[in-house]
Amino acid sequence: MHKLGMTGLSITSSLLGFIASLLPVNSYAKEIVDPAAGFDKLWHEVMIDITIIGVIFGLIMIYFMFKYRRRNENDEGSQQQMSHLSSVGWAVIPVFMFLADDLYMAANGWQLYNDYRNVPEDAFEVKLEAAMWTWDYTYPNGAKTYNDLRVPAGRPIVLRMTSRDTLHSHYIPDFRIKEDSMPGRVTYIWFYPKEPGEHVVTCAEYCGMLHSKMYGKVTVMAEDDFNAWYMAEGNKSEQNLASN
Ligand SMILES: [Cu+2]
Repeated sequence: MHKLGMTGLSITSSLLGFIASLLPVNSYAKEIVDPAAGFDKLWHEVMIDITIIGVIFGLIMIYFMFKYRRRNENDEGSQQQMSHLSSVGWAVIPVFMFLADDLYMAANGWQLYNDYRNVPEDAFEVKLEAAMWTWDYTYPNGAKTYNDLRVPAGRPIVLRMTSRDTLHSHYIPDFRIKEDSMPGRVTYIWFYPKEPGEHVVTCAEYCGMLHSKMYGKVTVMAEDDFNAWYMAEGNKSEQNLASN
């Protein structure tokens, strides 16, 4: 009796361990898995799959249109007799074929979502306050920028976001990230800029009259350039604090 109870307990605990391993409990990941690459991979897979499926269905439809076309005015259709088994087979087998592909995509999507939620450990954190109609960024040393998010190349960046007024959505198409910012709540997104360059930031949540004007940029700078800029801006913000 006692022994059975212990076995039951260990099965339960290993089952719980397995379920826990599926959950995104670890919000800080050690290795960097760039979700932008995963997004593109999954996007291309979906495109390839729906193209293949679309072509197969299209060809079958065209074949049937010709094979079963009306040949003259008096042509009347005849009902094809099908066995019970083959009618069930024709319904069930294709459904499972496409369902298998769906489930495969869903599993990959689940994994990708976890990559988006797991911020790498050494990510550089910038605070973002959105407002009608501006993006205000604050850096760890007190430096501030407006509508220009400056970041070093080669380091993951995490944005901790909120809003002063209404819902906005911080969207950087090049890095495949989009997340709402809202009053009274802190949301986050992270991305991994690798090369210096400029990228568009735009608002993806209708937020009033000048929503369409709510755009800015990400300026990815070489590490040394960024450090120089960052130190200078930090000193400025210290002077401002001292003079106030
Ligand atoms: Cu907005």
